[in-house]
Amino acid sequence: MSKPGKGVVKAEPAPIELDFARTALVIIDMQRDFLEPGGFGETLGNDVSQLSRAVKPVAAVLAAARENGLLVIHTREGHLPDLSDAPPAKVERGAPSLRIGDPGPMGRILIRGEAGHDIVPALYPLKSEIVIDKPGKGAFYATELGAVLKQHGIENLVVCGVTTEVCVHTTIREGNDRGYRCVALADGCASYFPEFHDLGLKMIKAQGGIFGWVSDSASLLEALAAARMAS
Ligand code: TIU
Repeated sequence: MSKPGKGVVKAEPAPIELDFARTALVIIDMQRDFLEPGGFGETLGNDVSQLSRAVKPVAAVLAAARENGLLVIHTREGHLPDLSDAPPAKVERGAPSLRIGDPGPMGRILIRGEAGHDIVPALYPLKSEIVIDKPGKGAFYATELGAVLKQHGIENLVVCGVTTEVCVHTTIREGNDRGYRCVALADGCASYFPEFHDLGLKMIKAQGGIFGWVSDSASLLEALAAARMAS
């Protein structure tokens, strides 16, 4: 496959030029534990149907990223079966119907290797794609993500997934502080709280793009198609 080209992506607060050879598509935590009934998200009292709207836009950008040869990175939030990487402050938090590590209908809640921890079938990673397992909300904390991005010469992160104001936000904040240009795809992200989704995106792009840009799946697809035509 030839190297992906460059393109200008419509975004706020301003369009952004991306060298797609130096851009990774980062898909955050599109796991059954967050999107399906019986998983971690539902144990916290959330309406998991709120997240399904992100699946189609993410599937579209995932297909385009694969076609255009962009680096694709999937992340999964979860813990080792012995919970040695799960801080008590996280496990003991709140009053969920089941706690992290408890047995649920999709296996133990938020535990690596269990059915609930897996990525939803519509967005399943190819064997060749990178999957980052993360114990926290941000994808950089206690993971190999930084090293992987360096190894691939990545400068820009196009970020989508769930949830907008928790793991997507934390990852964009972490990435921004590490010098990456981070672009959130509005329709490729979702929250259990639509108002947090809207505000979360506003926070990223406020103040001249204080920690990133906000675009959408159609704008990314358009820029990728134009880059392909030009090459
Ligand atoms: N609860 C919630 O909104 N999110 C998380 O716990 N993790 C992620 O966002 N992946």
